[in-house]
Amino acid sequence: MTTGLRERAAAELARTRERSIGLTDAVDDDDLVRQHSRLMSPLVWDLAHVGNQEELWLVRDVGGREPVRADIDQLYDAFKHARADRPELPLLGPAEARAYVRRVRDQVLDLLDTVELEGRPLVEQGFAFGMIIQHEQQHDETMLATHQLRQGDPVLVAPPPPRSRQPVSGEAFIPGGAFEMGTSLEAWALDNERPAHTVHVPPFFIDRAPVTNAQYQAFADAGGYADQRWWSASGWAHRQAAGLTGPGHWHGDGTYTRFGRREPIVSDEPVVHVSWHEASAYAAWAGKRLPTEAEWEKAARHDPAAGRSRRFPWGDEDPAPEHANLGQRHLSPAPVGAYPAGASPYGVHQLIGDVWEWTSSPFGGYPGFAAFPYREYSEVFFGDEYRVLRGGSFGTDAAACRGTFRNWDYPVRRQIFSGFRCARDPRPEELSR
Ligand code: AVJ
Ligand code: FE
Repeated sequence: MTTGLRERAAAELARTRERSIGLTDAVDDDDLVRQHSRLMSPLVWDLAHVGNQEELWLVRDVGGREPVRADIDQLYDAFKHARADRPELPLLGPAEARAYVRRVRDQVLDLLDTVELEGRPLVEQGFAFGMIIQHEQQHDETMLATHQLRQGDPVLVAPPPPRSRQPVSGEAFIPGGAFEMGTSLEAWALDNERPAHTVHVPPFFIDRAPVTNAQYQAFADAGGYADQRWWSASGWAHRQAAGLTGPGHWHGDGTYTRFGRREPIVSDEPVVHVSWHEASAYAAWAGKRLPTEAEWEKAARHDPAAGRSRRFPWGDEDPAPEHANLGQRHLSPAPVGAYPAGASPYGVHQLIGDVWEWTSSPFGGYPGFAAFPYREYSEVFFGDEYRVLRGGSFGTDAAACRGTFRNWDYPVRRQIFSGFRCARDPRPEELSR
């Protein structure tokens, strides 16, 4: 690893820790240890878990050092205890957890300067550091979702998102043909994004923008939640059992609550806090469907003029503020048309940032998949129970967001910042033109 990589890792570790501290210092100790929803851990668990993963991978594995604390690994093993059970564990308290993550970080910064990095796949191009940075950022987004579920006065502040700069509506046509999906080059890409492979995608149409609150409201107003026709059998069963009548945090009177503030629903912002079942029902009502994961990625990355896949819709440069609504810079999705500089070559907008976009695809390994560095990151989740989401949300940091990045969750989940856009097959007359 070159000096540049060491410096980049140190800078990204510091930037990420600032975010974690902001999310945990924003609330008092009672709120830190409380479970705000059975779907979420207490914030103090996320904080110490982030430190524990950093200790396991960087201090012990990469650094070959003695444990900082050998006694707490099993408390912070996500596979040992369900989120709902974590408040009952003898967790580190707020002060202890803060001291623990600081001690781990001191060790990591010390070893980052000197550790031998040649010839080890785990540290090739700084991968282990990138993995741990992304892990912490992912938990920061999870903590942001916990903040959204928290009761009480608002504690988070951020400027409003940019206004729409350009009308964006309708669909883009994506001609059929091969494109390169996934990556073998991106240094910090996780195992499930690898390897790059060619996928033939039949022609399709995809919405140029995510589905907005106004569009989603029209589905609800048209009785979409009461009409079984639009729902799969399991979707309808869930809609009934959970008593769904609208997206999470909507009050049914034209307002929603965001991070403790009740506000009028902004009509041209992407809808957020919808489950895969709701997204699928909306798409059926609209005469469309969700895109497959391959369709989403082709619309986002394929450059037809160059005949190659880009890292991001706008090109190969890392995300800048004009490209996408990422990194908790704002506390909501931005209106459609707010990021013309982030559009893809096919003219599809806001694929990155704003809301995670549900796809129709179950989570699985690409051809040639190899678990790295541990099966528990991705492989144990492969199968039909999960659906893939793409593109990241306003709460996703750029370090954990790429054109190839894959997220996954259960079809009933909507505590994450989840939205969607629709796709459809071309009609015969649209192909013969
Ligand atoms: C990729 C967001 C589904 O939060 O369960 C965090 C990321 N993996 N710690 C999750 C993750 C291990 C993961 N998601
Ligand atoms: Fe984790």
